[in-house]
Amino acid sequence: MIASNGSLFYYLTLMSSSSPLIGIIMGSDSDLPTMDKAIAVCQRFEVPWEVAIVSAHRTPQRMVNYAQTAHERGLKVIIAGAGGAAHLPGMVASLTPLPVIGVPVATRHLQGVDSLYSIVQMPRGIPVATVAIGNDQNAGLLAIQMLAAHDPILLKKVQNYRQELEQMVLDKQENLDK
Ligand code: RP5
Repeated sequence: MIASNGSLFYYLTLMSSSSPLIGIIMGSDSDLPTMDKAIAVCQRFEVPWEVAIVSAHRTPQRMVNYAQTAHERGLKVIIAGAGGAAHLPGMVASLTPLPVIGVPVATRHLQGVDSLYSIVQMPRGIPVATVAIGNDQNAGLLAIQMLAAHDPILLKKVQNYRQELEQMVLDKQENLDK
């Protein structure tokens, strides 16, 4: 029903088989190229995840069902990407007790500023942790860090990742100095 192109089929075949801890949802399959690094982060840290197309305005009941049952199904955090009016992250956040990370998807006419404002400007009481426009990698990392706070093995993986980042910078400097 939701698979409409080759890349989506590709990612659906990669869906975690074990109980997912991170739910990665998006308003349209056209958001998938923006959300693929969040998936890659989950794979890198070997945290089970699931991906779903959930549109707030085209499939509102599906969105309600997904959000209301997410914690019962074992999810710990939801990453939600959307573009334009981008009400998916906020609506999902209003329906689940789980933390929600919003990814503003870049749009053709307003380059994602519309998405950013829609997602980041949540009124008080229902937070959405919003990353920069198109920065699904940070959304994935933030989700991993949320889980790592209660998981020493995952915490160590995060520390190792940070060391890799640091080493990358040092290597670049070394190349410049040559
Ligand atoms: C939003 O509308 C989606 O999140 C997407 O970013 C945008 C455009 O959707 P399509 O027209 O490409 O399906 O709901």
